[in-house]
Amino acid sequence: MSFMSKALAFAGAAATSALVAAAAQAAELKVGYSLSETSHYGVAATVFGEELEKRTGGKYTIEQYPANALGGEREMVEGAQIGTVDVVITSTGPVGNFVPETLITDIPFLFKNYEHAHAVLDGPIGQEILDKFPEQGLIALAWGENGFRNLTNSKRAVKTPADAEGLKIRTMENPVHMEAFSEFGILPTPMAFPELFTALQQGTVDGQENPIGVILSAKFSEVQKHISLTNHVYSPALIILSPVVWDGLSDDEKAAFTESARIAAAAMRKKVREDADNGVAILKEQGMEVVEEVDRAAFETALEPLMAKYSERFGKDRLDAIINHD
Ligand code: EAX
Repeated sequence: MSFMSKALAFAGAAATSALVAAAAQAAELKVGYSLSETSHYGVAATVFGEELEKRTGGKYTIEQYPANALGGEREMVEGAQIGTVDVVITSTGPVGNFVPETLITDIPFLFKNYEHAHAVLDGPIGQEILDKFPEQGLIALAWGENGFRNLTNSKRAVKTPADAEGLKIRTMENPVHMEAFSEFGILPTPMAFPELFTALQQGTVDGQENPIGVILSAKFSEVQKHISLTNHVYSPALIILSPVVWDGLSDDEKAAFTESARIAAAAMRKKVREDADNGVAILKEQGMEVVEEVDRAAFETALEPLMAKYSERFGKDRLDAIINHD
């Protein structure tokens, strides 16, 4: 071997080992979410981190940024797009502004129960939606869960849409939710979640709606008197990864990320159910007045004109495929 080729071989080997070293270097991923560490999102983040570490031989670990530490959900999703946030666990609230195909899942009274939602989201319909994310510079690893949402307010017990009329209710920054709330006769006020506690405390809005686990985690019982078990809309969640991370992964690593997210999503769903089952009693202890006998049929009827519009906008076949799904 000539001196030159020896030198080149040496340089090549050095470059290769530098690459191997870089690849083997552990990476700590920033995981952001809007709730406390003890919430369903916290449970999911912990499980995701454990699984990922195990499945990548310790190469990938996570650091958690709970309670809006990296901003509201819209900001975190933007962060994932540009790579300043690695992983976001988020409701679908603001996601339709990035990937409009998710909006169909935000329609009130669409999913009958948890099993129905899981069957749709874990099947081809759900996968088709996840597959739309890369076009918008995002990777959706798995559907998670936020839960069925319930209405709270500081003014009065709400049983029917007529009771809710005129209340100023914070909604997520989600056009489908806002339209539906207008239809109930409510004044929808879109607002990012990090501003919500103070807005309720100061009376900027009369109420809000969220799953039991969120109401518990965000301590809304401190600033809200009434809760109606409206269960008016299923609120999915997503585990989103920045494409900046995804694009640097091997195929095996991609599989490890996806599998870890699926296991985390299952843990998230389990915690949502526990909170839904046990949380109402806790909210009562915290002094909330609970309306259990909500006239759901009246709320659903109020939405009929909007459902006709949604049928046009999202496609009747598509909507029926979800509604009639086992
Ligand atoms: O994802 O904004 C909301 O009301 C969400 O449900 C909350 O941030 C949990």
